[in-house]
Formats: sequence, structure tokens, C-alpha cells
Amino acid sequence: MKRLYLATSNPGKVREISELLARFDVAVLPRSSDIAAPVETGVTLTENAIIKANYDFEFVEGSAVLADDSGLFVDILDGSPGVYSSSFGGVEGDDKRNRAALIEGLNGVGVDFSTARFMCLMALKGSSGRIATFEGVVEGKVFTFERGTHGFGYDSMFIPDEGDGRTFGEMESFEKSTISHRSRALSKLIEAISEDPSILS
Ligand code: ITT
Repeated sequence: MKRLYLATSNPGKVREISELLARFDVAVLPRSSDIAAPVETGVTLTENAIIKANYDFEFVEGSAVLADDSGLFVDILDGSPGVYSSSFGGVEGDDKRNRAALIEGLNGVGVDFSTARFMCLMALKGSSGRIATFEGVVEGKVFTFERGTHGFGYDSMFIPDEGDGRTFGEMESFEKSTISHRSRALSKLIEAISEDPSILS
């Protein structure tokens, strides 16, 4: 079975990507815990996803690697936190602080909601070293309240336009995954692999 390493330290991403790829004939493996995360110096999701794919590729002895760079782009905040979503509250990966900073940001411009979108950029680096990228987007609104405890990151503040009024945090993971930015990027990746399996090689 082909191996696919996930170039991420975010357990929420590992959970969602593993679930979405479970029915395929590929062994999805997490980043080894002794590998430090790379510094994300890019200014776009694409740049950062490629940085992570290239970095992890050095540790996996020729296996394929999949990196996910994603973020929440809030219109009233000119697209912030965007590429910097994971450290918006000042501490990298601290979801609670990130949400508090976003609530503060919305309050600061005098609104209690804004149109927003989650975007996900997946970079797949095949065993040969070739990189392919796939993008997924979900439109919705972000609010100054938090509802639900499922998911991660900003899920409890985000209501997708295509849902039934619940936040992503109130949805089961399979429900979020019918419309999420991450599942959309992965669907494109799965389609590309089924058309040309050599992108994994
Ligand atoms: P890795 O770089 O190790 O993959 P990370 O969390 O730092 O983990 P990113 O740099 O791509 O990853 O930042 C993504 C941030 O965007 C993430 O920490 C959340 O705050 C937010 N985010 C992305 N997808 C999300 C989702 O599905 N639900 C909620 N928040 C999400």
C-alpha cells in the first residue's frame, strides 16, 4: 500500500484528512513527533503549503507527502487573519486566543458578524518530488459568539452559507466534511489521483 505522510502538527487537520482518505488504498501517516514544525515564511497559502511539503519530504524516505495550509479570511478585516490564522492571538496554535483576538477584531470595527471564507491549499509532493496543488473554499459568516465544541480553530464562530444555520463547531465531522474547504481541496486531489495515479509516485 502506498504511504502518504501528513506534513502537519495540527491534530484537527490530521483527524479530518485521515477520515476523508480512509476509504482509499493509501496508508495515511502523521508527522513523526520528533520532527519540529518548519517556519512558515510564505505570504500565501500556496507558498506555505509548498514549504511544509518540501520540508517533510526530507524525513519520509521517498514516500509521498501532503501539506495543508489554510485560514479564515474575514471581509470586514480586509482578509485577516488569513495566512496568519494560526497565530492571530499571539501564540502559535492557541485556538482559544485566536478566537478571542478575532472577536476583539470584530468588536473593534463595531460589528458582530462579517462575511468570511475558509480557504485550504493542499500541496501533494509525490515520491518523485513532483508537487501538485489543490484549493478548496467555503463561504460563510463569522460571528462574535461561539457555538459548539466540535472541530478546531475558528469552527465555533463560523456559519457556512450552505448549512442549516449551525456553526461548524456544532456539526459532526462528517457534516462539516460535506462542505468544508479541506474536503473540497481533497476532492480535487482525489480526482487528480484517479485520473493520474502517477502524481503519488
Ligand atoms: P500546520 O502548519 O502544522 O499544518 P497550523 O494550524 O499552524 O498547522 P496553518 O498554518 O495552515 O496550520 O493555519 C491554519 C489555521 O487556520 C488553523 O490553526 C486554524 O486557526 C484555522 N483553520 C484552518 N482550517 C480550519 C478549520 O477547518 N476550522 C477551523 N479553523 C481552521
